[in-house]
Amino acid sequence: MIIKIRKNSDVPSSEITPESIYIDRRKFLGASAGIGAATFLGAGKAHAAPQDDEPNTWEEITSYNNFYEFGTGKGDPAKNAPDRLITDPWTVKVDGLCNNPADYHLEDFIKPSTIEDRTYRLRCVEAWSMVVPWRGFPLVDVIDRAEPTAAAKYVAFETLWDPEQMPERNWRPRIDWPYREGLRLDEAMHPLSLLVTGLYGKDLPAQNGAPLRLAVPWKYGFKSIKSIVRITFTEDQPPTTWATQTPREYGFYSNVNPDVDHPRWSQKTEKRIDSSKLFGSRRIDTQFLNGYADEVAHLYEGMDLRKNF
Ligand SMILES: Nc1nc2c(c(=O)[nH]1)N[C@H]1C(S)=C(S)[C@@H](COP(=O)(O)O)O[C@H]1N2
Ligand SMILES: [Mo]
Repeated sequence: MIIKIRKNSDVPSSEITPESIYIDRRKFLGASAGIGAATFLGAGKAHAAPQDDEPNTWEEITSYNNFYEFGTGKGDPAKNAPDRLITDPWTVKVDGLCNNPADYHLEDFIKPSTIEDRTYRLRCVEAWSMVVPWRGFPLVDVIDRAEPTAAAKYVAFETLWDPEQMPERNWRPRIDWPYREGLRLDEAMHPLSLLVTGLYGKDLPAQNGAPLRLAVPWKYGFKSIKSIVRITFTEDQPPTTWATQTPREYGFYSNVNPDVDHPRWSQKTEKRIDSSKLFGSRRIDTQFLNGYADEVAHLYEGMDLRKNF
């Protein structure tokens, strides 16, 4: 079955519940006043946006993490990564099907780009979410500089793997490290795809993937690979960590989609982390493509999103 790519504004009014994330434009424009960098939450668009997309606090964003190289508990990365992960010096290798392969010192890799602050929703495949004020620059900058050849169809990413720094504790079955991710070239070149260097205007903390990570806000969080050391242009779809580990449960595309459940849980709603609430979160509806459908749905036109999950 082809899932129709729908705009938020197409949602029939019968689906609009008090809890709903869909609100009308007038209401949203009123509600959005004062939220910085709101463009990338979808403001200014003639469609709806979720209620209450207040950025999460520094404390929430830096203490509740997934970074399995430093342990599988949500608190493990904050406990283990800052003292262990060495981020200076840092080298990023750009290679594969491109005219300008190179090994960059991080400073030289970042220097040509204009750094901006962008607030994005982050939706984990485990059905929790946050709103994060990232700092970074468009991935397309790096792709343009590398000049991929006509044969390049995908971009593969690798995280640092150093067992000395990364205890990988208590983790069975073992992952085939390094952590790997990938995007189709057109997804990677989309202006929303961000290479992240900071958070709340500060340097990126180790637990959030210092010194360089990806933020692809319309996809499940595991696509947003941390602590990147290698970017490779490929002709074939590159193997990615979770799709390799458990192909039945995690796909290459991993687009946020409330209509395609995980085999073991529903993806219709999510737990928005909110430490002001009694249980540390509140339940909200999940939006198709995490609310970025107007920007990116065209990338998937004609694709069966149940098959390409
Ligand atoms: N190298 C690496 N990158 C990773 C992960 C990981 O375990 N290792 N976890 C992913 C998952 S599942 C999520 S939800 C996000 C979490 O990012 P955050 O901790 O900054 O919120 O990082 C992603 N990037
Ligand atoms: Mo995740």
